[in-house]
Amino acid sequence: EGGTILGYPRIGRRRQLKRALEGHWAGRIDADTLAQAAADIRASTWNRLHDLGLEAHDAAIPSDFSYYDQVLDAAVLVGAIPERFAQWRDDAGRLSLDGYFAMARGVDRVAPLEMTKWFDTNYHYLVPEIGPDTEFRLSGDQPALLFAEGLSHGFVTRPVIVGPVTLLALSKPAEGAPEGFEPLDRLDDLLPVYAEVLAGLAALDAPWVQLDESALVSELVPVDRARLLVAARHAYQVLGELAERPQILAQASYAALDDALPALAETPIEGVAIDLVRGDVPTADAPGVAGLRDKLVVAGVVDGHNIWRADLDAALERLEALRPLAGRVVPSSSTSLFHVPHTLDDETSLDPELRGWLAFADEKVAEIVALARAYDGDREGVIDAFEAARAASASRRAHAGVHRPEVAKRLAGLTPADFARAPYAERAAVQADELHLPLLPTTTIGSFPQTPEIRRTRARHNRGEIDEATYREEIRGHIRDVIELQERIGLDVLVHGEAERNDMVQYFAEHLEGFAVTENGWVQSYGSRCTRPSILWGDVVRPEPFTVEWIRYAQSLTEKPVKGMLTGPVTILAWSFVRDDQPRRDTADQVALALRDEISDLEAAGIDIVQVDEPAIRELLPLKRRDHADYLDWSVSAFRLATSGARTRTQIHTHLCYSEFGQIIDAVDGLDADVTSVEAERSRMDIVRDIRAAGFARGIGPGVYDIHSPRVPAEDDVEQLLDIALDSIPASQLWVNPDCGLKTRRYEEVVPALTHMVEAARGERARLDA
Ligand code: THG
Ligand code: ZN
Repeated sequence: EGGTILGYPRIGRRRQLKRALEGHWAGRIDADTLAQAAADIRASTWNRLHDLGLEAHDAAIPSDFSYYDQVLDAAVLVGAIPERFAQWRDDAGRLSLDGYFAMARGVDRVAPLEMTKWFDTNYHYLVPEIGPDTEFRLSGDQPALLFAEGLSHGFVTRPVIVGPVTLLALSKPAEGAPEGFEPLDRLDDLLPVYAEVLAGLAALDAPWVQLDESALVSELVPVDRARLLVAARHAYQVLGELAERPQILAQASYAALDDALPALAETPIEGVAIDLVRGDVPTADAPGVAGLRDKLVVAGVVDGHNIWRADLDAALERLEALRPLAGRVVPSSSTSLFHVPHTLDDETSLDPELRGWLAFADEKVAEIVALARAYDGDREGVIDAFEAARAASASRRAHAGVHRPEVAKRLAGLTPADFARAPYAERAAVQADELHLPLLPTTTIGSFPQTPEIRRTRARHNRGEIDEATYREEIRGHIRDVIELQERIGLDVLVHGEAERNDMVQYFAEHLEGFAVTENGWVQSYGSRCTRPSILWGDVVRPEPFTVEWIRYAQSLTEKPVKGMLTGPVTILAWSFVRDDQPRRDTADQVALALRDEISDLEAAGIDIVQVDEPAIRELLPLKRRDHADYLDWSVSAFRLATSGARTRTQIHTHLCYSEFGQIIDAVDGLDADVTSVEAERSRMDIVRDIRAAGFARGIGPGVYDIHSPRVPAEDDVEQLLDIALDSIPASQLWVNPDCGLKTRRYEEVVPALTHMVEAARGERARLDA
């Protein structure tokens, strides 16, 4: 019995899919050329997986491609296509490729589907809109086409589709749906379409289909838990009883199934894939376990969501613990491997010792194959792989950079006073005296547009084409431009614009010890967009200040206060691959101490305002409620450790990106920042009521300019939003700022938008003063 994986990166080793997609959107390549690029990626993936040891003929290789997003694919497959995209459907209801991309990205006046985070990952999916009138009908054939394509290359693959319960649980009610309607109400209308899909696969003799039901592990989906479990049991009873279908493997990644195990295990499906990295092997008497006796259990013992080489001995132990409980056990990744880069083969400059500790997607497949052989009794045959894993883990434990006594000593010496500032009222009074800001102060979130000139400066520096002095002078020139522009527009608190930074985490990783960065370690974030997560492998030390030079220079150009800009500890963890050999709490505190030192150096350089961004604090919120208190405790503590060394007169700002503010408002309060900016424009300031309800008493800047859209708000638009905000928030607390950084926008939009924002603030100020 070979192993399997639940999915594989689809962007391509050289990001071929990204290039093809963006070329197609720009009109440079036609749909056939795009389709060929995608087919080439799939063929090389299947061949690669086979070369790495996955079986060609027993559905061990998944066919899980998507042009943009797997949730969008499932919605389109079943015809869950909102009315505003009807113009792209043919008589049979099929959506054109242009229509598919319109749902993903929007065009002109047609808004795309909303995008949100996929479980506790940095991947974003598109949120389907489902109402009482959504007409489900089979509107595509991608799973069958991919299966047939696999056959043409000699592979019997396993099609992967987001399952019906997860699809509905992750959808939102369509506009106009009656109060109390939930997409899950439509399960019985949806199941016949899934039945058709399964029948189509059966007609091609597909032996297996994988249905991703990861919503069952999450207590954060907006569906009553008991109702979700009833729905799952019902769905898999119905699908299981179908006469014409492949064998069904229901997948549950990102955490333990817990009370949802019986809902899958006690139905007539053939397989369940469980996450044994985030969850434990269930005990023999746990509810539902008896149902596994006659099933295939795909055992996710290799972490699909992180890049550390597996402890093969421990993984094998888990497989053995499962053996008596299951009909058959097949070793696997815990999640799809699309959360990790393709392969270490594409990294040429990683430190060799660190490299030995890592496994990207391809190396994980090799681990799974070795585990499968050992589990089947051939321990001798894979003795080298097990030996190498032991050696890697010993080398990691013994490495001097992993445990640095000076870091441990500093952490051990922390006292409660290191996590607390003077009371807010005292700070606010001192800061008002120092800063002399007007009522409704205006500011931006930090980044200004990354122009081609800025990118060229950084690229030439990276390639060694310009020397350090020339690079610094060019960056200073970009900073000068941004400061002059902000003075001209009349903003009150200025920023330096972040021309020196590529990604807000990578820049920090490049300047702190204990981190490594990759050359080609791209991971899909959404659509064609990728990030290269840094690797946080050791104890964190800041060898020297790394933002002070730029901020000090920016401050030297203006009388207005310039904000120092830092990324917070939780976000640095969320967007990196983080060491798994100590609690995240300790790692976060180490990062916090480095930031604390940076803040102190910024203060010494004459900076009075420092912003510490935590856009990812909601993203890491655990999927299980029992884990929330602990998470909120360490995440809030780390932020406070980073910021509580600041003087009373230093105004600490923070920025959070998304609008699900209500869910974590107590934590935001706990951060104890003097000023918090949040996204609000797209929800027409809904959030200000949550803010008032929570009794939030410090500075707050609900965004009044939606930077995710090219649209330039008029002065009047901003004024209306400010009026809504002022209905709930006292003027003395309110700040005026955009929703998020301006990095992805163009100056043609940013200049008029900020001008209107400043004019609107001045207008309100005049009225309030009168
Ligand atoms: N950095 C990191 N993670 C993130 C964000 C980030 N996760 C959440 C959110 N922001 C995701 N948004 C984006 C937006 C744009 C891009 C990636 C994620 C993007 N990437 C470039 C691309 O794909 O072409 C590559 C950027 C690079 O050179 O590093 O545009 O800000 N870590
Ligand atoms: Zn933001």
